[in-house]
Amino acid sequence: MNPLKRLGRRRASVLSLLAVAALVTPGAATAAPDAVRASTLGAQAAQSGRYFGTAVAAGRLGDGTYTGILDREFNSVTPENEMKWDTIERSRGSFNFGPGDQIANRAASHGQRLRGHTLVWHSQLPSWVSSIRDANTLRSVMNNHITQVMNHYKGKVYAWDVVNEAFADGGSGQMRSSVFRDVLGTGFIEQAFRTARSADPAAKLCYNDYNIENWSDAKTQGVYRMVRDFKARGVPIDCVGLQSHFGAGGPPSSFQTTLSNFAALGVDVQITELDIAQASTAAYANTVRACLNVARCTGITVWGIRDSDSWRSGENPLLFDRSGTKKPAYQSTLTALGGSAAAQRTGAPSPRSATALPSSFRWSSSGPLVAPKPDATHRIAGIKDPSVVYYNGKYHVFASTASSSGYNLVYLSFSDWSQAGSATHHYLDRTAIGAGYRAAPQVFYNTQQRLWYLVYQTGNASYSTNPDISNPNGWSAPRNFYSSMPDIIRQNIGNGYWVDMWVICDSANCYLFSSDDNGHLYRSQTTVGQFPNGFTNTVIAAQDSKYALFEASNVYKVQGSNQYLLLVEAIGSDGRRYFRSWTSSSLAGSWSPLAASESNPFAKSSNVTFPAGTWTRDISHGEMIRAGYDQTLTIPACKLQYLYQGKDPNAGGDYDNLPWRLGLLTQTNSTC
Ligand code: G2I
Repeated sequence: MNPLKRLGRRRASVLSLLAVAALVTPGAATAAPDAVRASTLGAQAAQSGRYFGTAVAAGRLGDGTYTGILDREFNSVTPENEMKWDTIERSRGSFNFGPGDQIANRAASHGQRLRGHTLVWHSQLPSWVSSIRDANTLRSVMNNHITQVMNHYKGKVYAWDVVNEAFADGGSGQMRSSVFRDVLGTGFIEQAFRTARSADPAAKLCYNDYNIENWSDAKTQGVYRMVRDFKARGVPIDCVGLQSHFGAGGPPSSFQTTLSNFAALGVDVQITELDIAQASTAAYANTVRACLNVARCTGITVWGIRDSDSWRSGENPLLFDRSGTKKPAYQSTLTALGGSAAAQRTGAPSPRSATALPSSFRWSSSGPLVAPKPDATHRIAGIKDPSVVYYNGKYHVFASTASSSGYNLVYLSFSDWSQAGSATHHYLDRTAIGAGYRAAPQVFYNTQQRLWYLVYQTGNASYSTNPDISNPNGWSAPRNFYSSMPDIIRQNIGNGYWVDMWVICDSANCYLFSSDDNGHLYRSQTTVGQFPNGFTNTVIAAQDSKYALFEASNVYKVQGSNQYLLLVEAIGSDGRRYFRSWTSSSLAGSWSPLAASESNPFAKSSNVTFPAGTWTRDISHGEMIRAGYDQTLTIPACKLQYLYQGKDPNAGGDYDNLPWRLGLLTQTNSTC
């Protein structure tokens, strides 16, 4: 983003001389490998937009072999027992979130998704619940449990098993007897889902069961009828979990049919508790293939890591043996996911042995999707510097508004890109954020504090918070991250401007990046616990010549890998904006070139096609569409999308008055 009064930007061909110097950060290794086949389960599943998860037991998190495999291989976790009723609400109204939090916080800090398991289940249910005989009492106990637990984990749990195992085994196709069915009637499931939706509208709500994998089984049919009925009547349900505890033969031959029949009702399907007696390679591969063949099969979870961790350990049903070594079924699973067994055999068990990102990129651009909507008091020339999250069924976009009289911020939301142009623009200068110089927003949800943060520049690095992203009036007044410009920036900024503040956190620390329009990328840090206070240790994270490392840096975690991606906007030899990219295994660097040159850019007019017509030569300040919305800024590893600012190539004059519009890039060379 550009601050006020940057008139007369130099666009001379001298830029060509400046854009080629290498990043001076020492210790840069080679670029990421060309191969797009990953060598871990999570990274490979991510290439098709899926996750590969495991059940996790809090009691094993002190075991280094266990956590080593967990963090290397899996990008989703399900607490095996820690979120069940008998752990969380052992006595009425007294909630124990300790063990569940241990798993949830660890998952968040490792960029792993979290499945919540489970809210309403007849088993592992304390006797104070199962002995209730009064319907009103039980209804309020059930609703309260759902509400309290979902509130507590709001923003952390991607999908909840709202109701677990409510159907009977055998030929009846009916619900099993349980305190819930017997006291509340079969409507308890609908009640539970409705309560769950209002408790956390952003979480996916699943029905989860076992022995529903064979299409012709009466139990499968019973669950299918219920889901069909829910969809027909608008009862909120988003997904069906097929536990998939298989015998030695693996999945039934109709498994894929079952997955696609459920999916055709308009729900996602997930394999939620996979384990297979004796773990034959073919049985695992068949299970994985069935999921990959169904577009709405969004992920697979195995029910434990090593055989010794399994609830059926006598049957050796998992992918790792007791010592943590990969079993043959691991290889067949990875291969079925599309991964490279060869890479696996030669590769050391390094957490960074794979990146799913290619080392060159190609994109297709939309036309201009968002243009300024001036009103009587906002005479806006350009809409710029977008930040975007997808949350609760909507894209939420924050952007700078630019005109010769200055910069401020705007918010809009919409459910689909086709509606971006017609969304209402909420000008944030009318809120507590206030009038005056505010620009280059960045939005994310802080899961620890359960608050949305909007980071932006005001001359200092500033932020506002809001409990509800969809309420433009909910933002707090600006506060500064620093008491004043850190010395190292003051010493290096020259004639530049201090711009484009960016926050990203890992499990321990939060980092604040910023640029100086003078060839330096700065980084400060604080602890996750102290954030937003305590940003110190400001250092130069990267440097190059002025126009080669100009501004608008983005830093992301790549889902399913231990890699971070750095993008910085440069000005090319043609005077046009483009992005360079680097990767690192740590937010503290060092950064290795990925697609970092003008001839192999991350995104530049030269690697972007414009099927709807070339409306811009600049690919400028923007943001990736993230996989989540929290402080880890996790992005998918494939089919990247980037929301950017572009403008009419013939427009000129005052920089602050240029006609910037927002467009969306979609990666076209993803192999996913
Ligand atoms: O039974 C297999 C799974 C079927 N679907 C629902 C899942 O939630 C269920 O998981 C298992 C856990 O893997 C076991 O670990 O659920 C069992 C309980 O139904 C869990 O077993 C319990 C033992 O019954 C307890 O005695 C023990 O204290 O594990 C607890 C913690 O180790």
